[in-house]
Amino acid sequence: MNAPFPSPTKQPLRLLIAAPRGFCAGVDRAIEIVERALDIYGSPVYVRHEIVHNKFVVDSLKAKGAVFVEELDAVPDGVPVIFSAHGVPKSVPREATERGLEWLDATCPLVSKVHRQAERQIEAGRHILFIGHAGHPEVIGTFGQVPEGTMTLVETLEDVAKLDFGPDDELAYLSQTTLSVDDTGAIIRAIEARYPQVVAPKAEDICYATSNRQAAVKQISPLCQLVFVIGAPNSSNSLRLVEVAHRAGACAQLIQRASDIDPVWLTGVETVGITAGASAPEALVNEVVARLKEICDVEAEEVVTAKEHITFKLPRQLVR
Ligand code: 0JX
Ligand code: SF4
Repeated sequence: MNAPFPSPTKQPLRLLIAAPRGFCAGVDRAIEIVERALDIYGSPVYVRHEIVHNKFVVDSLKAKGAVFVEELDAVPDGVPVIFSAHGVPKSVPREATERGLEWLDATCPLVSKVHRQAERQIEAGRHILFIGHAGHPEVIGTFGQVPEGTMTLVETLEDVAKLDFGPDDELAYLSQTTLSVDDTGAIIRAIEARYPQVVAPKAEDICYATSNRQAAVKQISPLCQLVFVIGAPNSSNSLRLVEVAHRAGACAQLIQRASDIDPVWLTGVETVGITAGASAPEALVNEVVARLKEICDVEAEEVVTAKEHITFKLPRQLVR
């Protein structure tokens, strides 16, 4: 009898899985708000904008009866509506109330904290320099907390150089919660160098989850040839993780699902890193690890750089 063919040996691959990664407290809360609202009110429950920027999460909630729309105009009368984790301009809850809609706010409390700081700076007579990315829903929401013309968007160091305020102008700065810690630090230093009178926020606006995920991926990236960031192309915090991994010396690839992985990418690669944006579920991390195990002979290790214990309360209407 002929000897069986030896099974082809798989390429060995070391996997470094960053921790913390994935869901933050604001995302847990936002998803729970939609799920509880569906339990309490029944389907359909409308959600203005993706509750968090992840297709897998949105599709799972759609399957349970949530309907996602971009504007309040698309919400029929008589059904409850939820505002996404990224926050909304003040005009949105106002209009919902005027229409008699039942609404729930899934804005992350850390985004709401920036909203309140913006209001306070305006009350104190200061113009706000807001560091963020144009067109992002969180930026639109924060601009919508203050009167038009009282806040200026700063995206880059070049934007700081172009500001035309004087030494006597009362200024404050605030930022989006999901920015690059390093880039934002450089922008803040440039603002403070030009305007020493500028008032800083009481505490950092970039949230704990954003900075912890960046620190974790920064630690593993120099050890990896390739880092997979699981997240969506419209997820600000996920895109920042790709930049951090890339700058720390790895080739970095944003993927939404395991099926995005092209095995050719792994040719000659000895160590792969994995992280996930704050809106990417752990199920997708497990799916990616399982796919890599199909392709390679994987030795996986979790690299923990911080522990997170933060949780946020649900809105009163949903606590039974
Ligand atoms: O695009 P973002 O990173 O602001 O949002 P995403 O990916 O939905 O993450 C969770 C919500 C974050 C709000 O601050
Ligand atoms: Fe809140 Fe930060 Fe999560 Fe955004 S990334 S939802 S600000 S905890």
